[in-house]
Amino acid sequence: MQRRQFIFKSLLASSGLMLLKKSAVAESKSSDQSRAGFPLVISTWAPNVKANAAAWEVLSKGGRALDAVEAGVRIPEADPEDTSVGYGGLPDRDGNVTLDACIMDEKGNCGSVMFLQNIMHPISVARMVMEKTPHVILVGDGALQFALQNGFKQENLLTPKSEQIWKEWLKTHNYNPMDTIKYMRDQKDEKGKGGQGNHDTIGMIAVDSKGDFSGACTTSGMAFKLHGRVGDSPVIGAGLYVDNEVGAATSTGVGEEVIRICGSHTIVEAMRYGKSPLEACKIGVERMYNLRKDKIADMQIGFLAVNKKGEIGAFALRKGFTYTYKLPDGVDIIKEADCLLKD
Ligand code: SD4
Repeated sequence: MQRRQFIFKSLLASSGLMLLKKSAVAESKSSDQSRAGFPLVISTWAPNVKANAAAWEVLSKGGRALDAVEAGVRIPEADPEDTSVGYGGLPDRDGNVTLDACIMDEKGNCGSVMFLQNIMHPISVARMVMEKTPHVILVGDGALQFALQNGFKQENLLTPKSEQIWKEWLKTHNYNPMDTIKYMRDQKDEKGKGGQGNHDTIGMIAVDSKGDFSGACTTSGMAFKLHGRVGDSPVIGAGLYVDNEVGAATSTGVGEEVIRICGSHTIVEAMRYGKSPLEACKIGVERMYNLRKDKIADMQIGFLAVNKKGEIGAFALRKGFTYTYKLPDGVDIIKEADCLLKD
């Protein structure tokens, strides 16, 4: 079996995606300029084929891209097996699950919550910030109070599985968040340094049948981080950016690096000035690498982008970044992005 095929077979098996064999097609081509036509939904990481299905429910009935991305990312938010998003997310070093999310529509409306605790669907709170307040961002206790006042339920999001992983980490990593990158690197034998086992954050872009774009990004962030740490995912322009005239981009991976280069905005701007989605994602990764070189050699960072023609592109720092989208007939495609560091 060729190595690339093997990666996909193992990836499908480990994601439980073998069940989707009839409708899901795993391909090894690393870029796809050809997928054009709307509606469209695309997400970071292979397991998010399930999130795309929920978004597709909305899109295939002529619904709005904004409703599609919210419905889509709520799937991993409620999934206790996804240890990078919402319920079941790995906690910070003190054992608190703290969530970050943002959403953006075709008119430049956007909403974000950062460092939110005990609310299962931060994306829906972010949408409410966008639609019911004059603000863009609410953080921490303020975001929690706002959520509770608007009917969200307070609940414990730390599952026994995630608590167990955190307790193991405490035993071996000296309560040191600097070890998080090392912790991710240590997972390499099982899933590959840049594979979904260490990540899973969902960034989703949808385009509805009118050709309008929206995006959503939601995460529990970097595992075992310092209490209060916020990554790129809820930062408009870093973890997500939508410009209805140009396209949209989203990111996954070590957020500090994405924030440094305003990642998603950088990619949308590259598309504005004529680059394809793939070229634009590559520009983002190269800029990050040129800035930081060896400091980020062990990290994973991946970008996804869609342009106004419906062309898509993805590029990552290292191997293992998968993404998934639907063909116009609803068939799921899963691919691994091309990357800068091939080793
Ligand atoms: C963060 N970007 O908080 C997120 C984490 C992530 O795949 O995407 N992991 O930095």
